[in-house]
Amino acid sequence: MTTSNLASEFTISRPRQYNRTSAVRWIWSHTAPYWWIIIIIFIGAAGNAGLAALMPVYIGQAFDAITAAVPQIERLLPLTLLIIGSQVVRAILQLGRNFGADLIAQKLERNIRDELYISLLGKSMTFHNIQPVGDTMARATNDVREINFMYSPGVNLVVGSFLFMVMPFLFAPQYHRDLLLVPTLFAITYFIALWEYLHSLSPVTDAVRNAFGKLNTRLAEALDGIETVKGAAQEEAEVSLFNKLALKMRDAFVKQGDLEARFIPMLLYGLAFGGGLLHALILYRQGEIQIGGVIAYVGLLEMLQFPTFASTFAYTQISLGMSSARRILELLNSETLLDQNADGYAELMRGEVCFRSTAFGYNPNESVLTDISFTVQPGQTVAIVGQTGAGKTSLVKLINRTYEATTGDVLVDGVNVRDWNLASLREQISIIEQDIFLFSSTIAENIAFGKPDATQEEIEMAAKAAQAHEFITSFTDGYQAEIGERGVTLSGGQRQRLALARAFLTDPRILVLDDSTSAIDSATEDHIQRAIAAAAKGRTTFLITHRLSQIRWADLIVVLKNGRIAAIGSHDELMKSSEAYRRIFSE
Ligand code: M5T
Ligand code: MG
Repeated sequence: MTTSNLASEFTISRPRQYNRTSAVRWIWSHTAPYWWIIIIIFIGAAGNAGLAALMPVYIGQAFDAITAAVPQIERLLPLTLLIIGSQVVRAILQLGRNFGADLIAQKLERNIRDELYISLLGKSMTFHNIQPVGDTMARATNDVREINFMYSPGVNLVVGSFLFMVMPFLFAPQYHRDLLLVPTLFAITYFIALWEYLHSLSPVTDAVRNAFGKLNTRLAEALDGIETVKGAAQEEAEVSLFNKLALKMRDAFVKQGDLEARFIPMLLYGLAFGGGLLHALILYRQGEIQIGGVIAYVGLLEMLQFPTFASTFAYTQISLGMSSARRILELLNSETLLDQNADGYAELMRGEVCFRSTAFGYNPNESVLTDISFTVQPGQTVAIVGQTGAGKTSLVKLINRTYEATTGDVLVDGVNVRDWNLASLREQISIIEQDIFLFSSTIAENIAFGKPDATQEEIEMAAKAAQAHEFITSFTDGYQAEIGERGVTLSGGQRQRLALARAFLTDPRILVLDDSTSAIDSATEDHIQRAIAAAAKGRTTFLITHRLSQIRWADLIVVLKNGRIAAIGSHDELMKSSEAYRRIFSE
């Protein structure tokens, strides 16, 4: 089996790899390991169909027994028993078929979820910035589900009903060879109609799945930004936007229903049944077959009803499943630029950081940072200052390869970050983001996020160093207090100190504090100051801040302006040399 060699920031060595070159091959590579279930499904379906066909055959024999010149009543009881016995066995085989289909459907769903989740974790930030969360969620949940449905009931019914269709061909010739005529005509037109149907169906099911993805994207964004929506009193606008997307989805579904309704085999079945009966009666009139043969043949024709009926929704299910498979595959196959570099440099970090003519942009034709060059010695504290949008956040994200420099190099300990083992690089660098994300779990778990095996003692030590212990213990549940998804129950300053506690616990060699929230009261400010001073000790620290006191005691100050270094040096040097810097302090 071939595998895709996409770069990934995170990989797990798995014995099982899937073929991602096309949706059909991908589904097949997921299915093939469960060949034994497929065999169960086929045995179950074949047995079920064969035994279903025995019923009209026995009934036909019963009619012949009764209508014979000398009625053979004694044959009826054995025939009845045969019918009962065969139908009991049939029920068991049917169970096997349904069970097999369900089993493989669930197994596939689980494996695909696994594959997708691992792949998503391995994608770069560039990918995650572009790909809307709601759409990813739709693919990871509902689209995966559709593949489950594709097997059960989809494939289950297709296989089951196909074998029903085969039965008239096997059993009719024993009455008369000519009786193959109607089933043959039926099968030919059926498959032509089906072919047409599947072709017109696939763009429609694609549209259904895409409309769902769009709907979900909007929903996720509205919920995520609910505060903004409410703050701007935009509920109504949101509702109408949502309605528009919901209508699009409805239209796609209606179109699917329209196609299903126009599917022609129901008509074909009617014609086949009527035509078949006529044909059998003509043969009977000519004395070619017995009355029992007519009865049995009509019963066999009735078996065509199952494929006709099942095909409308079973094939839609398969088409939906394939549309979903394509959508999932699209996610799996989307490029991610960074890779884990598992064989890369992975030593203990000293903390020297060097930018060498570095430039960066979020998209190729727009540069956010230009010609950045400076070196930070291990243990130094660097303040990065500049107006909003100057590129401060972007600059520090190059250090741990959240983003990758477009030109020039970023070196840590003299080693290009591209040559570092990505996990080792990121483990030793801690970035406290501007917008601190807390998970919806307890405070203790949030602090221990980067070190899940930390003891309660370690957690408390870290919290104390981060000046967070005091407010944490003021909660009734203390360290076990639950935090809302985004830490909404905490203030900005409290969140920041939790994030600092996280950093204390993981003890990174390089600490980056992106702190543009300056609206904090002075008592809290004092706490945070002390926490940051403690955190900066013994490691290289980047501070993005507007707080003059912090800027002042930094070893190195980088003044950014429009993505370029406007001035660089210590406080005293810059006070003398830089007009831009003096202006910051005179405000
Ligand atoms: C610098 C642009 C942004 C700005 C420039 C995060 C992000 C930023 N930008 C993008 O195009 N895409 C993005 O995903 O880059 O942005 P920054 O580095 O975030 O600026 P800052 O940290 O100095 O600003 P602030 O407001 O945090 O002080 O032009 O449009
Ligand atoms: Mg910023």
